[in-house]
Amino acid sequence: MTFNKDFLWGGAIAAHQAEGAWQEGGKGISCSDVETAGNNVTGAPRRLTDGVIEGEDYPNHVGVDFYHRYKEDIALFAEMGFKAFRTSIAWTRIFPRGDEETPNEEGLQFYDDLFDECHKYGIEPIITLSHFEMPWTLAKEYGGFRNREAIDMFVKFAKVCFERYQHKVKYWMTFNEINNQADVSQHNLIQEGAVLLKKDDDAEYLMYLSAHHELVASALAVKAAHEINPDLQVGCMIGMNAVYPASPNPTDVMNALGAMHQKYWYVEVHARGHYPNHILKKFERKGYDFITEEDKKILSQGKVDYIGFSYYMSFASKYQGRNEKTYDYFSEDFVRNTHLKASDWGWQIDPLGLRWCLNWFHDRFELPMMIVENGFGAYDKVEADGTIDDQYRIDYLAAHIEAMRDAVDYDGVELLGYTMWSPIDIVSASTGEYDKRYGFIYVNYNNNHEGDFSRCKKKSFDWYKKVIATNGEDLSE
Ligand code: P53
Repeated sequence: MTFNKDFLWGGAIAAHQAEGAWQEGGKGISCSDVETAGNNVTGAPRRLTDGVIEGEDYPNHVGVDFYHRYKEDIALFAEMGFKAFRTSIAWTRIFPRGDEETPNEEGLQFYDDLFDECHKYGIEPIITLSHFEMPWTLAKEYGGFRNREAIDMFVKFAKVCFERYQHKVKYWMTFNEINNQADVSQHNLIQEGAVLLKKDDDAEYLMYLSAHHELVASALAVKAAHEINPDLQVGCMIGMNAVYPASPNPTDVMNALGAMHQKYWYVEVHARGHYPNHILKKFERKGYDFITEEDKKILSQGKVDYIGFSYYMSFASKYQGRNEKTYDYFSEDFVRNTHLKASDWGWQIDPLGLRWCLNWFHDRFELPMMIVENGFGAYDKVEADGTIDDQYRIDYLAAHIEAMRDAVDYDGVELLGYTMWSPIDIVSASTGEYDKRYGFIYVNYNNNHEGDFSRCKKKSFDWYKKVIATNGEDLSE
């Protein structure tokens, strides 16, 4: 047997993509509540509006109504044999604006009930504190993580959660895919540090500044968790994609290394407690001097207990001459990898890349790891008899689980669990669509806002049930 019997098999979602009920239970407006729906077919991107504007389409306001239906959904997860369920706590249910002195009891109670429901079936909740969200007030009035005050607000939120749920939740993560912002675009700054860009802002500077504040906040949270209860395990959460050189040409090899440096220095800080030299050199060149002596001390005292990461795809990087000497990464450098097929959203399918990533982390940090997201977004078709044959999803997951098994069997990486994304259809983060589906459980609702949110099982439901029942040994249909 590759995995021991307490391996955390399960699934992962996030509050803002599933819960809906955006104004219930005293919840404040979150950044994700002002993000419109995009569309893969028309190519329309998600937009951020200045507050909630009437007539705009905000899918996260309703999600898939998990707030009201979680009991039914968790019962279905239990039927598949889940040992773990990863979700996030909506910051705005606990601190609606972010700057309040005391938390909102109704919000706290909601998560107490949710975690109790999980434990009823022996399912371990795994919790992300900030999954692409923060209170809109904190972003709009304070400038989000460009402002140091956001550190204290996050730590206050984290401490309230650790204290309240310490006997119900053991595994925590601070910021979801904290490194997504490496690609400096407005959308990513909003998702991560919730930095709202003004006309003449220097996006790159603000990215590094706000990421630094998030890393300090994360380290303070790790330290606080251990003081509150030494049993708590706090990890980081990295959006991981292998970056391969597009060819054996040394400039392409160096370009891929440069991209890895720039996309993954965040995990160095989380896991080693200090910045890697290539980033310090960059800050020196650019004259960024926001790291204080006190910050350095905090980072060294708040190293994460484990590495959580998501894995969906890999990239191939081609040197195009724009980044001579620095080999800094430009998303335009990423070219199609002709050895791989891609999803309808252009995400390249690469199971072996998952094994590569597990090794990359293990070689550097020798920390336990958790694959907290891995899944296949696709258009699903409901047949006339109501069945849904999502064989492509089974194929994707089986190949990735096999690669992860090999990483344990042959490479000896230490793995705590696997929570696939997402056991039930939810709103897509990047495009805001309902039609990009990941679930074993189908949700009857689509991009045109048609449907009644009823749930039904896809073909993959029974397949995953068997995978868990055999502890990952039997991946066949
Ligand atoms: P969607 C970009 C690239 C890879 C993963 O993504 C990403 C993103 C950001 O959107 O996000 C993670 O829904 C994220 C989840 C998200 C999931 O991947 O865009 O942590 O919130 O839903 C899948 O297909």
